[in-house]
Amino acid sequence: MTGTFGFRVQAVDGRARTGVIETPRGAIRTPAFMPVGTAGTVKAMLPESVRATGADILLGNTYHLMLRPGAERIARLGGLHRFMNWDRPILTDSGGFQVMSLAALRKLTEEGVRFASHIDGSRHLLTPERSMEIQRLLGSDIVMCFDECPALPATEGEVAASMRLSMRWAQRSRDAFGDRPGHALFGIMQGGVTPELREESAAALRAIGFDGYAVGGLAVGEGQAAMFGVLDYAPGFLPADKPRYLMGVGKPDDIVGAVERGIDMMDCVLPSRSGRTGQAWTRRGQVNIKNARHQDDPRPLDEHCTCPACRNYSRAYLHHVVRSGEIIASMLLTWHNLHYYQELMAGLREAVAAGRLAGFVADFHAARAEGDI
Ligand code: PRF
Ligand code: ZN
Repeated sequence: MTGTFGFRVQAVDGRARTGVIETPRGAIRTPAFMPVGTAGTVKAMLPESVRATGADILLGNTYHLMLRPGAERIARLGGLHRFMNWDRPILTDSGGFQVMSLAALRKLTEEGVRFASHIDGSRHLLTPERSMEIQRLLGSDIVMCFDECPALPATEGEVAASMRLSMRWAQRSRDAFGDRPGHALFGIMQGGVTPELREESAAALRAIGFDGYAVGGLAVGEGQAAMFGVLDYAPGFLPADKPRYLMGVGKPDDIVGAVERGIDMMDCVLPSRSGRTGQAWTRRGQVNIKNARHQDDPRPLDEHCTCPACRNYSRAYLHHVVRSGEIIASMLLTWHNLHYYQELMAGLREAVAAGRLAGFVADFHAARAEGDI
């Protein structure tokens, strides 16, 4: 792949920024929300439908794809973009986080992590070097360092030791990644909720040098107040001229709070996963379409939403297909949720560009306070 990777901040409002990440596969408007396509698909959506919601980039997972169908197989078939029919940018997570949450018989050492697959029990070793190789075989545009996210609750000593291991792995990731024009490598800050550890982690990553910097180790059970507490200072430890990515976040109000605090990119399974369980996200908050109050309701989920679920179907129909376990229920609610998330990101970008983020955030909270319809 030719071309270069770059980030341009176009406007700031308080600590929030809006801009563009340029990649050879297209531009990513920031703040950006990345739908999760774990296993080579954003579940229940065609790639062109995901694009129609406004997504510029998807997230894929090293862990799932190495186990099934295998990174070498995807490489032989022309890479992940061709395999899943998405030609725009893909960011891949590095695998360590998923090993710790999904795999069995995990054994963590300085070298990496040994584990048994959650699919068939087969044994694997994931190291910084192998993670970089897998992400290269997939053809990922934005490659994530191999890191460890400590399981909470953990003592400060455990968080410190884990963070320092992740920083040694960050150096090994950087060395193994090498020089790949047009492809980016992002470092991942760890350090739990301790400012000194976050600062030490950021300094270690800055000394190595990355194309972007993630804030890892949050949204792991600490609660929104503690997460915002870290985001009040942690982004400030990272270079202002590089993208900042908050991993695995979040609910719409988490996203708004993170953008206010200087985050440029986020990903979360929430809009797609909750779409498959009958949960919808709207300007007025969360709606459980399975609830009996919707069964005779001819109105759309959100009269202001332009997604196919809201343009063409009633709440009563959505209620019926969710209750009946019909496949179209997952399709329509996932589409709506991803559309809502992308509209929220577009609103945030426009507000930052116009210097009216505070007003946008006040309106966001006021609409939610009113509640559903
Ligand atoms: N590290 C990696 N992936 C992640 C996380 C992390 O800390 C998180 C934490 N919210 C989600 N996904 N590599
Ligand atoms: Zn809709």
